[in-house]
Amino acid sequence: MNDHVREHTTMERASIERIELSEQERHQVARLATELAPAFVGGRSPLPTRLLGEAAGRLPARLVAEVAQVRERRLPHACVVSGAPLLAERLEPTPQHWREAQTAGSVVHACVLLLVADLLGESFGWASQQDGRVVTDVVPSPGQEDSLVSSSSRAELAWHTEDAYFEQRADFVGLFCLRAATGGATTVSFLDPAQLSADVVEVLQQPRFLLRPDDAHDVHPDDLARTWLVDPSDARRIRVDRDFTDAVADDPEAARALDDLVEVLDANLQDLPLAPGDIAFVDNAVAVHGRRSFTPRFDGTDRWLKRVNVRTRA
Ligand SMILES: O=C(O)CCC(=O)C(=O)O
Ligand SMILES: [Fe+2]
Repeated sequence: MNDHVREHTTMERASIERIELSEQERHQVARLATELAPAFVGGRSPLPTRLLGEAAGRLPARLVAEVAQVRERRLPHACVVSGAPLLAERLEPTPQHWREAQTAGSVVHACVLLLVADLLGESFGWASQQDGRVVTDVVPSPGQEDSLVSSSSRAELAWHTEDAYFEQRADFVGLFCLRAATGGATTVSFLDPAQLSADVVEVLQQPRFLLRPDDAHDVHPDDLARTWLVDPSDARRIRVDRDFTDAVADDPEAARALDDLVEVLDANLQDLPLAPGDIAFVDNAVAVHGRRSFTPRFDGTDRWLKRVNVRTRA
């Protein structure tokens, strides 16, 4: 630790809220998702909004209430809903590319994710990512093992704010685990501002940094706007990507502050392993997330997540 990073705080634990569905609640969610599935068309507007809203209104009351707490209080760094319905017998072998991942057997799971995510806000996609799909897929792809995007496997996916470059980025990222892998845990980290000295926090709150769009987006800007990495109005809120963030040129003080921030986020990084049936919602303002490395098999048994970006309703 260098002296800008306070010594007494080597590692802080993220606060993770857990919501465990009972068998009865799981059946209730499964019924609603099965009802919705025939209307699922995928792509940019996967389900009629009204239909989704009506079905979400019939989700188990306890789940609705507990997710509402997360949405309104924004206290945990992440919330994991476990015991979500997993119709494993209907699920095809894990595809080797997101393009092939909108399979018939995965549709009901996409509906489960959209339903539960609807309690937090509106799910959306990016025109520049996975053809604009709202429900995207995270699967390891051959040739991408060491890349910097979520189709990687052997290389760790470094912590990041989801779509940090974009002003319209998600408030929450939803990750529904359909298949897990040995290793390959999702990771989360966060900044407790008390872990940095006040002057470093102040530098991080100034527009002395550049964020590049990550490789998952087909976006190649000529100019990058200068931005803060720590929100000037709330130092718990961060916007940073380990692989795609720089200090502006000729600003050694900003470069040092970035190093300090990276050091704290590295120190606080912890596993959030997801089992099949777990849906993690990571608060994209106060937490960064990533994934540990794992060995892909490319035999249909690989790790598979369905993912949505969620924007809370005003
Ligand atoms: O694979 C994971 O657990 C997380 C991947 C990720 O960061 C993402 O899909 O946004
Ligand atoms: Fe991500």
